[in-house]
Amino acid sequence: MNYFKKSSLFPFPFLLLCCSIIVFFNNGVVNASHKVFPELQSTSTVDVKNVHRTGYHFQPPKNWINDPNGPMYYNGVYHLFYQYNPHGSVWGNIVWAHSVSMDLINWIPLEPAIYPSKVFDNYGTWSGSATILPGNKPIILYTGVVDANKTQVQNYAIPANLSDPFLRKWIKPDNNPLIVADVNINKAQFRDPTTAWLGRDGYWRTLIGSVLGNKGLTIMYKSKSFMKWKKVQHPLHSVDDTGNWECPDFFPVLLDGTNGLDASYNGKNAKHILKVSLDVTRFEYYTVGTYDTKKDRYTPNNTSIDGWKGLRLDYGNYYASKSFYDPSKNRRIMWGWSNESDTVDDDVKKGWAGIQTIPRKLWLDPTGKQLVQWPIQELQTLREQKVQLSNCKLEKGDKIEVKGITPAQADVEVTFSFSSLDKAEPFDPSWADLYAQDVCAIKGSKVQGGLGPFGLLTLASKKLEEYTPVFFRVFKAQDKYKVLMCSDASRSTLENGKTMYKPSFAGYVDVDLTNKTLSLRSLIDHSVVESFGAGGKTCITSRVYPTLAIYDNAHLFVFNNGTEAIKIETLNAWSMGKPKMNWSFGHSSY
Ligand code: DQQ
Repeated sequence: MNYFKKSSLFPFPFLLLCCSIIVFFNNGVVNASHKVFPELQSTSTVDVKNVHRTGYHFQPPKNWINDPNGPMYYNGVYHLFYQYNPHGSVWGNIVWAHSVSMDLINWIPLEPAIYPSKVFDNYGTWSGSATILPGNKPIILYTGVVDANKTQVQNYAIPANLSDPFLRKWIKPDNNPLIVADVNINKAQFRDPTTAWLGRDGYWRTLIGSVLGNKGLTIMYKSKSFMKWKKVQHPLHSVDDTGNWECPDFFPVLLDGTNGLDASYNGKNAKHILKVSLDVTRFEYYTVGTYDTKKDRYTPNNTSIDGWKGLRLDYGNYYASKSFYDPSKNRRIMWGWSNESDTVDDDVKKGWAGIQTIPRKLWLDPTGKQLVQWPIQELQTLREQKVQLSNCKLEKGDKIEVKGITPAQADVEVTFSFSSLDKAEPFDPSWADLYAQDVCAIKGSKVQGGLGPFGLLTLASKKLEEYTPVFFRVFKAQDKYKVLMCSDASRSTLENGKTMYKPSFAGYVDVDLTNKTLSLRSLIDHSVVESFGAGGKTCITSRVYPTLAIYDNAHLFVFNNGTEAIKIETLNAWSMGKPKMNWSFGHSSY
């Protein structure tokens, strides 16, 4: 088959605010993503409820979405495919919906690219990745489900017409499936092929997520032709007692600098990242490590914990992420799915569920110990009205309202400083075994601290009946300071649906406090607060459903609830505009 043969950032004047000081009052079942509700899978959406829909995050006009699939840049166009239910707002009937963009901000919806129609995918067209083959030819690897027992195989699809700039139509050739599980593989947990990479030996490789017993693993396959694949005897990597691994992502990162690398890069000066989505915890874990190309083995650095206590791409509601290399800007970009935290009944009533987070550029931190993630620069084109605060002191219990922007749809960047670390609270040694999220649930934003809690009160109602605080608390542990970053949904809504999920998401921030500053950026968008601590070292996404703090009734405050005074060095906040987000475009099936 010859397909495989080689061949203006600130448009509005900003407003300088004086600091007004108001006293801060001291008031005081994860829905597993693919829980199946057969009776609701095809209840077509009659009415879409807008109140919590996002203004600038990726969403289709209605219905359920989950994992981003096969993101790629091809001939000047960005493509995003994603798992989509065309018939309802709970998981089911999954197809690969398809949208294209010139800037990763404005999106044009197209017809679904891949949907069940053949013996090798009749029961499901699940997640996968795109690879650009030599000769500039894109190919998709995806998981097909072939029977009611959920037997999974790996298939490929190619564009019907390479000269169509949007690659609207995709073909699934009859020599599918390309990869079938052998007897040693759990064939009902065998999915989500990665972008393939080419080794020096001329063989392509791809990874498939799986589980054996309770050991999570990435099974590796090799191929010279891309058509005939052979299993490598050992997995690229596996970890005992981690359960099923979904959506693996494996890519090189430069040791110095923020540029991205193509998956097939095999020069010096790079490390590798292995990211997996752990089905049991529904979080995304990664390690920084070394890929031995001769032995085809990956070994995490000894600074990277390999398992549930390891680094997470995001400590909040973020799953099934997938990255791609963007050659036009020489960067690696990560997409992730943020599921709803409300109930299934709510989703049916809303007529929609799931968003994609803002694409993030990612690179290796200069310490070499972790990734750094930052919203893509194109997001700044949506910034409108700007407000700036600087040099504002917040004593214990103070809070300042940030006025003059639309707090329900905003981008906020703030740098805090403090003059001493002396008042940092002691870190209780019994917390050492807890997750950061548990410590945040104990301490939160309302328990007065020493150095912190300080940060933002996002999506807040005027009298603070509802708010989602995003904040830092600094602790003094035996040998070092520990910076806790929280995004706490526990008071985000007066709606008290029993099964509504309102977690106190949190992560630690490995940051040097010598300069006595900490920075925070939050992207606030009606039902999502996506936050980046210390320039993107720790990221947390929360989904929240305020009842009072909606539209023009949402407020934004900066607060300090610690005994050490805090200074806002600078705070820049912008109202965010609304991009063209999958508005109809000669298209019938949505
Ligand atoms: N979602 C897909 C699977 C993947 C899971 C099915 C992760 O391929 O493992 O919709 O959210």
